[in-house]
Amino acid sequence: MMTTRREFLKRTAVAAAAPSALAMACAEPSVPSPVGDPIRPLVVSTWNMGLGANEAAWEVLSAGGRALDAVEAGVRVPEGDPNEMTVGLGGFPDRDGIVTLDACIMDENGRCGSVAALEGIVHPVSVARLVMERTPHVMLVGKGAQDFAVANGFEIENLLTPDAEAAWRRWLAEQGPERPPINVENHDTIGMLAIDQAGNLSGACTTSGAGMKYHGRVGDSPIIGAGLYVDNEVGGATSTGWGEAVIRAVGCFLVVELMRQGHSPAKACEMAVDRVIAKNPDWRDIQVGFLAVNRQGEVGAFCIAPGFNYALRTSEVENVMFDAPSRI
Ligand code: SD4
Repeated sequence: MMTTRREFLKRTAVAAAAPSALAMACAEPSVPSPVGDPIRPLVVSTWNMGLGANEAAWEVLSAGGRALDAVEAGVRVPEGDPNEMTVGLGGFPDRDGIVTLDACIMDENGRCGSVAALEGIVHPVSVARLVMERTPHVMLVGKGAQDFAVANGFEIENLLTPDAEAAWRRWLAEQGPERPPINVENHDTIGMLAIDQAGNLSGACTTSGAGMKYHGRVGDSPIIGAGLYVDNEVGGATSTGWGEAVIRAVGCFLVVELMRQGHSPAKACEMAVDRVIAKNPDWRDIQVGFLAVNRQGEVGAFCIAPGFNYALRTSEVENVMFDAPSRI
């Protein structure tokens, strides 16, 4: 059945809410019933940094490219931006002053690759992709991941920028909190989900992790099923926030399984947040947000505390920010 433009706009509920406002925060899109033509291509990603990342992904998608290539190209943008202090180059270091990066990627065939606690490489998502494509493994960590990257042509660089180092020194001097706040205050992890013109889904997630973490700490972001999960028959999900809480709930796998049971992406994200809340007595002190898309191109998100937002780009929606609804 063909979808009329009117139906399309009703289903996305986006263009009407924000006609031309790039980076304008809107209410959550209403959750339409999955009828009509699927929305494709589409890319959605976490936080304000998702705007620039979506543009890079959109170049791939609008040219008929593969969702896998789109998500890699997209998240490489914040990875390479020294001003994004929670992803890639310029990311906050751990408490020993060392920048360690986590990333993963997953394609429409359920193939996936991941790196964790990787030092000195600006684009961990691309290393994760090579783990997927050139090894029999899913995950490489630490020195092994770095050796693999170098063997595949990546250069080791200093990722600690003066600004990030200064933040770390301030934290040391002030004996900062064991768990610094993770929310809009420090614009976190980028998780991206894309559907290409062929209707295939892929996702990527990349981060410098929780700032001032213990050296060697790995969060949810590079863990398939926690920080990212994609099932081409159902949809995909990605997460941001306090990774330990997401890992305990295997959050993104849970979101995808809830969509498989028939829940909309928005409802699935809400139910997964409630699971996290139920399992973490300290939930009022943490942030966790989920972002999901189903095969139909419906997008939804939910988080514990206000502040989590995401950027959506489709052929009808010009890269607009949405605030995720929250439990608090
Ligand atoms: C982590 N989930 O390392 C990441 C950090 C993050 O929003 O996403 N914060 O726990």
